[in-house]
Amino acid sequence: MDTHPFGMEILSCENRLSRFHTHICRPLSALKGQFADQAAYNQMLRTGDPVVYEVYEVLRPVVAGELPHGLSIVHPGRVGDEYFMTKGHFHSVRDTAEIYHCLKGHGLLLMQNEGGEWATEELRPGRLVYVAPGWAHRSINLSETEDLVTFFVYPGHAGHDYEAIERRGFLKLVVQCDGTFRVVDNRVGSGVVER
Ligand code: S6P
Ligand code: ZN
Repeated sequence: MDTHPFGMEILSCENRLSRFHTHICRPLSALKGQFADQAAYNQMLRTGDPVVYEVYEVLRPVVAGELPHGLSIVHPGRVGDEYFMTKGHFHSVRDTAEIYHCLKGHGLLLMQNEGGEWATEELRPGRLVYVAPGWAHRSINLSETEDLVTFFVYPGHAGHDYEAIERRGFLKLVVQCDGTFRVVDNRVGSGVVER
């Protein structure tokens, strides 16, 4: 991999970077078990498999001094009352942070740590969120019409641990209620109901 400095453009109109290594598209079918309303999830899949989010990433060598970075685009939509969102993950090396900078749209970063604490931070253009070390994170698009576009950067040795979230879900769900969003308990995550 090139070890020289480089520059790039964030192509806002196209929601992509002028240079990147990977472009991941996550369709609804890749989020099996993540949305609380399984009937709504299955019903939606019967009529298609929309792309829920996309990620353009500039990869870097897997070492602590590097900074992989990219663009995350969560499309608008809902499964039942729950907004479209990313899978969410811990970093495999827990002691690693991440920064998200919102470029477009309106969303939430939902976070939780292994001690059972949770937090949300709103994402609006110009707003930056610092995901502290040890906090799992998921981006959620609160808009009915607009993409949520964020720029992220994290340490090269962080790695991604999806398993804990896939197994238990987040402690909280973010749902649409009376025209606004609410953060509610995830009864599945608390172990009351098996997913
Ligand atoms: C990487 C960073 C983002 C996410 C992206 C998709 O540490 O947090 O690049 O990978 O927002 O989310 P997820 O949970 O599917 O990786
Ligand atoms: Zn991350």
